[in-house]
Amino acid sequence: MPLRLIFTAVVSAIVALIMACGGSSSSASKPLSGGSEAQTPLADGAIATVTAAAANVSNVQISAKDAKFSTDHLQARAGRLNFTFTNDDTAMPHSFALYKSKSDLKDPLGSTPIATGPSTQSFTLDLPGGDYYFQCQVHMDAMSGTLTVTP
Ligand SMILES: [Cu+2]
Repeated sequence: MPLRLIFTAVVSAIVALIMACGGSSSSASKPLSGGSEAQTPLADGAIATVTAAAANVSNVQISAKDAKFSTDHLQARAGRLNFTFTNDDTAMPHSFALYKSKSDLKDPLGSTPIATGPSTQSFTLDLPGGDYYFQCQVHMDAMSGTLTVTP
């Protein structure tokens, strides 16, 4: 019991000290005249939106070794996806490029730069549900697969 009393006394002393410090510093920094800063609700809303989007990123990971991808079938949930590609082939160039379909290889929806291993690159995409095609831009068909995004 005496120990608990001492503890309570110490805590009260610390609280009193903090309150004293806070009180003096806040009164010193307060402006003398009543100038107030306007807070726009619009700015608050924008900040909240950015935070919510950043929290909803799913990670998709794939790697390459011996001129092969670690998998030929990736899966993810629709939304913001962060693709991370690791090239484990020393001195061999690879990339991870994602396309809407195999029949449309003009422009990837997103891709890592072609780089020799060992290296790790990533990119972020917002994807709706559907099937997608991925391949290495150096080895094409020989290094390819599908990504299934569930809505
Ligand atoms: Cu390759």
